[in-house]
Amino acid sequence: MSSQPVRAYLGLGSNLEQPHRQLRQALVALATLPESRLVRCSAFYRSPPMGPAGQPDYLNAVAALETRLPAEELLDRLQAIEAAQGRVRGGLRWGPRTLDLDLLLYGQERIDSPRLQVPHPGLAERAFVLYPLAEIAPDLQLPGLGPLAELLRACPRDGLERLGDDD
Ligand code: ROI
Repeated sequence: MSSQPVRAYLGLGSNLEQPHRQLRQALVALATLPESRLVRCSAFYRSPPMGPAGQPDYLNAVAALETRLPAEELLDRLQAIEAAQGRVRGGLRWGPRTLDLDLLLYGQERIDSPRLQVPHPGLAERAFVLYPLAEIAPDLQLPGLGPLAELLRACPRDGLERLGDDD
């Protein structure tokens, strides 16, 4: 267990089995992780699927977690939450899913292990990650990628829609 807490950012996504419910349930699970504190979460965003067509739109959000869990242990915990919410692995690549929890950033660390790459690959091109992230951490510097504000400038919204409390 590391002594100093680390600020991690997590991407949440769902396009099956009542995505609103999936994200809310995931946030409850994240709030009860050991050695961790759920600091805040963005609004929910609706986004067209990246990947095979013919699947429903996604619901996405980004959450900030302060944690003392090592990155790979946090990954284990995220995968356990996905599994508990019915995520089936090994389906169609980039196919629909009940719940995706991505470890986007882990402090200023860059991790490249067989199981885990941080910053999350693809983060810089994904509107459904960058815009919610900017909502909760506009001044972020991403290790190896530079200021979030610059990534945002280069990333079209791609149909991303921020939802209000009533949607
Ligand atoms: N597309 C969108 N819009 N949102 C996601 O969270 C998402 N997650 C994925 C893939 C299948 C790449 N596409 C996505 O894992």
